[in-house]
Amino acid sequence: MQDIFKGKNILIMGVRNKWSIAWGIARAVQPLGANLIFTYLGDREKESIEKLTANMDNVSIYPCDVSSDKELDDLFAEIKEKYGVLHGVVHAIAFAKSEDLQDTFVNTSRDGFHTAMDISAYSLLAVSKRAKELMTEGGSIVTLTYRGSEKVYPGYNIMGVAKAALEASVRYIAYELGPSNIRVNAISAGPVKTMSARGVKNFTDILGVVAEKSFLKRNVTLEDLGGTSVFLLSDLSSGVTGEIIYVDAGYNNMGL
Ligand code: 1JT
Repeated sequence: MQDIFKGKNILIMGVRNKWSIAWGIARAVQPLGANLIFTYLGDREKESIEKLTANMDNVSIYPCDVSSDKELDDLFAEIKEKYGVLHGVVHAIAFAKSEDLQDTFVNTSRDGFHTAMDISAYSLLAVSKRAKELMTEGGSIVTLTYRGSEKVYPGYNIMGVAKAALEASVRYIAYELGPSNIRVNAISAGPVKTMSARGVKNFTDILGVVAEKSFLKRNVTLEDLGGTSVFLLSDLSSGVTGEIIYVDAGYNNMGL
């Protein structure tokens, strides 16, 4: 296992701090020999990633705002120049305006709807299209979703709609990139106390309810999500594509 990612170049988008799911994935993948490429949004995140990766070898850090085609083009041009080939992508990016996660869904503004869909769903297409050009040896793209795409979770609102679009996109992208031996899958994670989740009111109550009702009687950890990511990014999952895989301690299969 130690070197299943030896010589593999893996792009990780969405690390904000040490609580980020993307960081949990980086922590699982890095010891298995991967060269990691991180992207950040603002200066605060840049410093945060620099600090987190200070003791890691073979790391690059680039800026990328996924709402900008120019920044995406620049990112992939840099990766092409430095690495030539890309083997994996972790897309752990989502955004919705906080007012849209607090008010009722029908009150979502046109602009709020567009923003959430652009950053949380369209960005997967935008990244996949560019990644395809560099995945000349085949590859694996992994994104993160949440069950609010399928069932109503009061307050998840526009994010549920954006995640539904993301999950459908996973299937269409998987279909189109399959002939290039590029696989595309999503992990549907149980709730995790990340920086984004901290902005959600009653989130601690949600964590408690899910832990109590789940088959494993606990919430999921960054290690749980890291393990499934290693599986999806590596040849261990060579026959798996277009799937939404639940990593939620069993919660989604509980009836009552
Ligand atoms: C975003 C936020 C995407 C929080 C998210 C998210 N995906 C999952 N969560 C956590 C969550 C939130 C709610 C919930 C359950 C989990 C916040 C910023 C925008 C992107 O309700 C049951 C509301």
